[in-house]
Amino acid sequence: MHFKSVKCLILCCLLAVPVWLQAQIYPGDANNNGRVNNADVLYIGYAYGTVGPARINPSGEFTPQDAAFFWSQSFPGGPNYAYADANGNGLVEVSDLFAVNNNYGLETGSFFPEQYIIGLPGIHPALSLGIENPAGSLSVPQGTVLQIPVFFGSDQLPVEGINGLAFSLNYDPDIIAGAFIDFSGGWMSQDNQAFIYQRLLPGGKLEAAVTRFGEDPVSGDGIIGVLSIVVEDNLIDLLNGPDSLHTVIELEDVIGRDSLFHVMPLINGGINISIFNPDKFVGLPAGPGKEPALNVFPNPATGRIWVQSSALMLRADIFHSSGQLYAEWPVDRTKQVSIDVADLPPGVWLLRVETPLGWITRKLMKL
Ligand SMILES: [Ca+2]
Ligand SMILES: [Ca+2]
Repeated sequence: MHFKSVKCLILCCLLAVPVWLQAQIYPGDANNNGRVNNADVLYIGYAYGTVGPARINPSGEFTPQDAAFFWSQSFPGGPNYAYADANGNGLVEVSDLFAVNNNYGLETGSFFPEQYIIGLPGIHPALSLGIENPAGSLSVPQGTVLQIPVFFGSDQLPVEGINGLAFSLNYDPDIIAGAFIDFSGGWMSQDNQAFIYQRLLPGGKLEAAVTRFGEDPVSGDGIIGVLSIVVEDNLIDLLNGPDSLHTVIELEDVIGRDSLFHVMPLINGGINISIFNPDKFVGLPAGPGKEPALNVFPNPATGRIWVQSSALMLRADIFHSSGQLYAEWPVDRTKQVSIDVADLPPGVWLLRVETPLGWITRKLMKL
């Protein structure tokens, strides 16, 4: 027999006969690092659709379960695909993603944090909150709910070929009562070929993951979601003076996995938020009748803002938070206008728009 044929025969035998796997699997801990969290979603997402030997008497319970055999694939530098089959039925599918939710936060006793690579500014793309990028359409912040775009990549530094993204948001739970990210319409998931997961944890933490189904990387830049945060009501009551209260939302543990499931170098940044007393802004002229809808985005803003109204706009003015006029723009009877506020000093401003139905005022935060 030719040498190559012998080699082929051995290889075929190796592929055909499953290799004994001396390991125990905890359902949901797909990366086998000792804790079930959002990082595991990326593993199950990447292995989505693959098949392998099923476990004997499988269960989704978070108990150590003997895995009889290796699957034919392993994650780069990581465990065998058998760990991604949370429910042990021999197929990586949606049920395995749900197992992460069922067992979220559970630990096996020894936890090794997932590795990530901090990129270089100006070279690697960034995951950031509230930085302007003229893409997509956002809702207006109203009352005590603030909506902040989540940007991933920019025109200059787009994201090339990402298969999954996991990250954490940290915030002060005494100031911010809740947080939620709407990923619909974001460039990683707008084709509905992605699985989205987020989990609110006690102590001011939101852990999120977006993964493609299988090896299906996407490239893009701009908004991947819109973060809604709820500012505590009783906090507003406490803000009686002219000073604003400042708080920070931080991005942490940002892990991007590329088309080969390698970790991507990424930049991450948080956002500073000023919370102020809305009663301070009374006294501006208000119009009669029912107030038209008015959207301002992005808000907070850095450069150009877009203003949309349900009524025709006649003019738009920017006031200091004290109520003093700072700048005015004539608007040509349109329902949408873009205004360059790059030269506006950082701080909290008031944008007042005149319509035939009256004046509408919105708070505008300039970063
Ligand atoms: Ca894990
Ligand atoms: Ca499964």
